[in-house]
Parts: sequence; structure tokens; C-alpha cells
Amino acid sequence: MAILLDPDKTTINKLSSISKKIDAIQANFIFVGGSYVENGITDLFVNELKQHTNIPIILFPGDYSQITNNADALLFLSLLSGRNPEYLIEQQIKSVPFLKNSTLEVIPTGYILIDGGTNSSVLKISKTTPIAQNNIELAVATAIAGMYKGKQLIYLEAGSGARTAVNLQLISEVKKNIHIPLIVGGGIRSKKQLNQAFENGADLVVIGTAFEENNDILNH
Ligand code: 1GP
Repeated sequence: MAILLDPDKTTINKLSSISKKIDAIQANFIFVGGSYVENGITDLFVNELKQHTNIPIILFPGDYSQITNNADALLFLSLLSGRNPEYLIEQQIKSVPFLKNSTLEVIPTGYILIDGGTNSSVLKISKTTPIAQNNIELAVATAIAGMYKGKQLIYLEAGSGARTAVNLQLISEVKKNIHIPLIVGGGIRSKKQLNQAFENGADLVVIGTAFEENNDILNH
């Protein structure tokens, strides 16, 4: 499981106590990123986080300004469900001057938005339309196309704070059709939902909002 920390919502002075909670639930990764993170903050945030935990820190950036060498790896996202060139290739090009001198592990990731029932930040910022929860055929085809394009991961995203998490049948159909790891996130609010996502084929499940609201959510 990965815990997502959004530097816009979590203050740096809380990272010491939050890291202890994340260590205690034995998260495999900490994702760091958000849609509205101020310039320069990610660098300070990850630097501080590194003082308190040894869990690998993976950047999950809303835009290229959120990349810092202090992390361990970067999800190099392409928003494959959308048709906005800014998030298919422009942001990626803008990140190159930084990345070519960095030691970050860069992981090509096909990012696929599924309708989570809310107008999430990622939809507002990317100005794209998500794939309907019942359009399994399109979600599967998009994931396979991502794999053929050479992505090393597929990320099914219902959007942070989604009312409806990615449905289990969709997770399972996508998983059956790809042979690269599958990440699922958005709207997962309980241990039960977390386990169901794993049982249906997710290799990694990301939890942000539910952990932010209650650091003990996964202890029950
Ligand atoms: C969002 O998938 C992540 O990018 C996590 O979503 O905040 O709803 O857990 P939540």
C-alpha cells in the first residue's frame, strides 16, 4: 500500500508524527504530490520526510515544478484517458532540463482517470473527461495501449476524494489484460475497500484523503 501526502494539505511540521503512523502501518511507499503545490515546497517537504522515515518516497507530481532530487523515484505520468497535449507530452518535455541531471528513478506510467463521481482537482486542472465506470472496454483498451507504448505501470485513478472508487470489475478486467503492475487509487476509505482492490488485481493501492482525515484509518 502507498500513502499519498499532498504538500498543499499536510504541513511540514507534522511530518515527524505522520511518518511514525506511516511506519506503523507498514506502508510500502509514500507518494508525494498534489494539484496545487506551491513552487519549491515539494523539495523542502521531501527533505523533511527523509529525516523521519526510510520508506521509499515516490513523486506523484501534478506538474513538472514538483520534481525534486530528494525523492527516490518519479512516476513519469502520461494522462492517457485525456486528450489534452499539456498532460500527454508538454509537461514531460518541461521536466527534462531538471531530469537529465538528476539521479531519480524515472518510471513511465500510464495514468487513466475513471469517473469518481466528483469534479476532482485532477479533472479541473487537466480539463479532461474521465472514462465512465461502466466503460470497461475503453478502460481496458486504454491500459493495453499504454502497455504497448512502453509504460511500466498503469495507474487507475478515480481522483482524490472520489465519491466512488474504481469499481472492482474494472480493476479485475484491466489486470487480466496487462502484464505490467497496476496501481489503483482515489476514494478508497477503509481497510475493506483496500483489501477488495488488492483481491481484484491491484498491485499497489494508494490512500490519501482517508489517511489525511484519520491517521488511524488502516489500524481497524
Ligand atoms: C489520488 O489516488 C490518489 O491521486 C488518492 O486518492 O485522496 O481519494 O485517497 P484519495
